[in-house]
Amino acid sequence: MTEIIESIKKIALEISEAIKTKDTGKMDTQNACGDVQVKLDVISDEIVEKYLLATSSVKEIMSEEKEAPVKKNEGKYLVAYDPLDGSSLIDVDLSVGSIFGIYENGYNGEDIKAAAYVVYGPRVEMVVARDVVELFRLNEKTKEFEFVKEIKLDKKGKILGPGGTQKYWYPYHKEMIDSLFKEGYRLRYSGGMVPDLHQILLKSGGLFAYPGTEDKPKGKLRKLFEVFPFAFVYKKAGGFGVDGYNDLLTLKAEHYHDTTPCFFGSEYEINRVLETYKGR
Ligand code: AHM
Ligand code: MG
Repeated sequence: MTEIIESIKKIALEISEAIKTKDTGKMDTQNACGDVQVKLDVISDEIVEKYLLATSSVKEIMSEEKEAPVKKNEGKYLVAYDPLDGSSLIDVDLSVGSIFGIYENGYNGEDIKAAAYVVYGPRVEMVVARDVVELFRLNEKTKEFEFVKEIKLDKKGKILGPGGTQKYWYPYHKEMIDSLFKEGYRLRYSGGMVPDLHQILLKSGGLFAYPGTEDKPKGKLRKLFEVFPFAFVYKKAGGFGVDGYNDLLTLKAEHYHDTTPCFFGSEYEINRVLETYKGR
């Protein structure tokens, strides 16, 4: 596992350099999910693949940008990753990230053993969740990631990131979001789940919601590359990740690019979600 985390540090350094120096334009092609790719999606995917395939404890890798896994004849862990999450924000210079889920035996929620993500913001930060959740920051002079602190969520936060197209929200979802705002929650939504969820973690709590909607009942965010890794991070930080009814980590992945409604947050807000969705 340590070897994989060390590889992720090298990946983070190289992707961070690519973001600063390479073309931020779009590709003519789409990825396996049908999303328009930017050139940096493809470059980042190649960087991750290069390092993870050279990591002996990795048995298989599966990318959000690929249709099927790349398998090796050695190793123990399956790594599912989104090389450049939020890449549609690249051309407006907002923060983006990389997400890694480290699995054993399969890609269901129960198979995830560790997770990590990298935020490419004004500074490069990396969060690693194993037994505990640790924050590291890149020292630009030494090119080393330095430990900053352990991350723990409070029981209740103050910020709210409500995703999905509001026009298609279910009425009960809208009522819940409106009532949280009436309670005093403040809006924090950039359109990049890595910085948005990172902010909630570091500000000690709140709610990020990407619900199922009338047009997309299964939501947008993908289980393997986005939802399970963050559900693991939040759980280890003392928070929760649910699909409205159940712990996200009890869900199965029906296919590699399977999506699910998802809510991440601290105890108070997640209880509000469970009460709202109960019986719906
Ligand atoms: P991507 O993997 O294609 O970048 O899409 C994932 C991103 C998340 O980072 C973010 O939370 C979500 O899509 C934003 O979606 P929306 O534009 O619908 O708010
Ligand atoms: Mg993504």
